Amino acid sequence: MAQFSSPMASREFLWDVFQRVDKDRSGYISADELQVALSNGTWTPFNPETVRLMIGMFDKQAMGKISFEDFGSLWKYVTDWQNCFRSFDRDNSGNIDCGELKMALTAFGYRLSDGIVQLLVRKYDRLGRGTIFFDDFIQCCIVLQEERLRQAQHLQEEGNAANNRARYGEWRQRTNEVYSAKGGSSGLVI
Ligand SMILES: [Ca+2]
Repeated sequence: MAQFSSPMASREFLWDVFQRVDKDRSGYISADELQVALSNGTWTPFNPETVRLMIGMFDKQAMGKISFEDFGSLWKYVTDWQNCFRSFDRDNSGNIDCGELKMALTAFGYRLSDGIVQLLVRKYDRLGRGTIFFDDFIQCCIVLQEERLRQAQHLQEEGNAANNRARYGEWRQRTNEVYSAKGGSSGLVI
């Protein structure tokens, strides 16, 4: 994602946007307010699941809403995704088709077959048009990223468990050797 990174907007600019999005002037941006403020390029509402995922990512105080302090990072995140989406929407159709999604995911380091990419398009194509819009593209990428993290963690845990087993085996063998050397019983039961 680094290549899509945008500069941080000025505080004045962010404050202006924040106030316009914070319709009820509560000093926070709720999921509903954020959903209304975001556009997926169609007249349909922005994917509520993507909104929920984004709030969860930037809501530092875990209140389910975004304070002005958190807003800058959220704004940058959305802008970076916008740059990313536009760069992979090669034909400027405003949505991502199978070929474009495959290119995007390959650039992110995934090695997925055409069948899997087609499956992903079907899964995240909320409007049933055979393509993915901005909001669904973000959801698809976040879910894949989370899945990759989960798998990496799982592998690491398995690796740790294997290491622990190996270390335990070594330790046990050494203990037995010590006991044997002392001529005592090596029937140490653990
Ligand atoms: Ca396109």
